[in-house]
Amino acid sequence: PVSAEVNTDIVTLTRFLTEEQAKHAEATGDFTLLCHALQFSFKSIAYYIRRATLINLTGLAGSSNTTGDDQKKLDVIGNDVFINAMRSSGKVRVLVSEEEEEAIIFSEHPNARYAVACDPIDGSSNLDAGVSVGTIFGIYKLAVGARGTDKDLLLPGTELVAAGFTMYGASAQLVLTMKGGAVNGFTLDNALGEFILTHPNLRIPKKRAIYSVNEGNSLYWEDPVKEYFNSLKYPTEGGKPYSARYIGSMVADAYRTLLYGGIFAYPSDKKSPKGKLRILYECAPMAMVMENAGGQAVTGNMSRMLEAVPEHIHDRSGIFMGSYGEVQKVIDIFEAHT
Ligand code: AHM
Ligand code: MG
Repeated sequence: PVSAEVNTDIVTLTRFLTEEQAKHAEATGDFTLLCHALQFSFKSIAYYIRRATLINLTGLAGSSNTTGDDQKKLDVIGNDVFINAMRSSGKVRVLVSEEEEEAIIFSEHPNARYAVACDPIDGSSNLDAGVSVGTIFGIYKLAVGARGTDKDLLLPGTELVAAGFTMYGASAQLVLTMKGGAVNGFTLDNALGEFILTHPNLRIPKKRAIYSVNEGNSLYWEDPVKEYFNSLKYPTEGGKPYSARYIGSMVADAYRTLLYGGIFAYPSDKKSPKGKLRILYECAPMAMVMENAGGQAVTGNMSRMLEAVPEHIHDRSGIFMGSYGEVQKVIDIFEAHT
């Protein structure tokens, strides 16, 4: 029968959110509306990335962001799309973006109860080559009596109510997790304009012989880091060396790691003692996804990534994350060094 070939009962992100909300009697629907605004920003960014080469959106914008990175035109557009979506949701009080030095305070919504941290287009050095990039986001609920400042986000990732990312690859893939919940993956159906639940309850494999790191930094690595990666490449007798995979877009490297297993690392080193990646909108959301999928994520000191508290909204950290067993090997090597 035709009906057996066509799934007429698909779970869209909208349906998923409605069903989640129904599980929580106390829910007001604010979080659901915030997520609707989020998904709109992902769809828009996906659309602009797809069309970038055609509508003159490749290349530099001629400006630089807070940290002196040259901004790509798409960095600027992605950031604007994201800010407007968050503002118009009416549910966000404070927004931190990688592209904005200061936190953005939506004082027109004094009763909004959420704070959001995001990297609107992460991995933008890959954009002009058409390689996957992504948006990373973390959502915090403001404490009762919060004044609505950047200080409201100086929290450990354990306080996140939800986090995830969207990868703009061959298709747009949205990965979403909520506090204490499962990790779910959605694929954007361009024709329907809907994210469809395609990867329910994602679990990261316990181990896999793949490592993902910018090996060009190895000159600057500390000894335990060198020892760890050498142990993967030159295993003891009879062992098979690991495969290397590095896209240079955290979202794409993390998504592959989530699906296939292995380890992704951006260690702190002698050149960047604090690491490269940002705690609030790169490390913590990814750590929450990894942990909720059964993996681990630790800082450069091997402490739990989700417990790192930034002192400033743009603070950085070293990170090792991925399969439980693979991350455990790094922890063990570091421990042997202390
Ligand atoms: P960005 O936020 O400026 O795009 O930088 C973050 C990106 C990550 O996506 C990726 O993991 C890392 O930088 C790659 O850095 P490198 O080129 O040093 O290997
Ligand atoms: Mg980034």
